[in-house]
Amino acid sequence: TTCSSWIERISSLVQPKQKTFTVSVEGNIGSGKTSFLRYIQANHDNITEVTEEPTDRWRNIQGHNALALMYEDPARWSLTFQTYVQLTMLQSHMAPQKKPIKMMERSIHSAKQCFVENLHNNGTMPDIEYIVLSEWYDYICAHDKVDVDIIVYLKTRPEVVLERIKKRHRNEEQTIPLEYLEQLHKLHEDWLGHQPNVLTLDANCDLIEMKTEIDKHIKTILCGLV
Ligand code: TTP
Ligand code: MG
Repeated sequence: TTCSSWIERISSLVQPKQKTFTVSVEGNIGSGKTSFLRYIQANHDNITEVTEEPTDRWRNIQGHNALALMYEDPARWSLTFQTYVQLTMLQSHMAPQKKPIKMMERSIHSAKQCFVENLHNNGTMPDIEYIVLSEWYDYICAHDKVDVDIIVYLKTRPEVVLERIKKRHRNEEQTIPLEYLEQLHKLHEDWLGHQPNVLTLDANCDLIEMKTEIDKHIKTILCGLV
């Protein structure tokens, strides 16, 4: 779609007098969400605020590294980990907004629709744990303001993100197999493929090319405010 038709579509999705927006950046592990957000913040700090990268919180819960525990023994620790992810995402969604556009790395929705679904699908998370998390998620969605106006989907090939994960070398993630990234990729595709408010960007390229791609779509990404 062209930029102008995008703006039309977005205008029809948002309230006429809407002055604040939430944009979430989604995509597989290592798809470049943090780099994307850093680039936007460096260039559009006047109208955007970026919520902190939640991964840092998951690695240090009062001294406990929940991310490491989850990868070491997923059957034991996934519920703990995903419960905490859901809490930190809810906190980001609910945080008071001072600038017109709140930009989030992920959302409560991808944590549930991609990661929790995957853990349940591949037999790591038993039904009862999945049901408890799902009831929490449904309750939150029904009662709190966790909706997102625009989703930027950084679409990648699983082979590409595996290389990046190896290169950036976050200790906890070094055992992630390609198969896991393929499962997550498919869930991102299933979830984002049918939504009207998704801007999909090819994120297989390097950062320099990515910046050109972002500049090309900046009006859409920033909800028509530039
Ligand atoms: P991501 O949320 O994908 O963040 P990232 O920093 O790896 O992405 P990018 O490179 O695009 O900036 O994943 C962070 C880690 O947390 C990763 O190891 C996957 C894990 N994770 C889960 O296990 N469950 C979840 O619900 C989420 C959101 C992440
Ligand atoms: Mg990141």
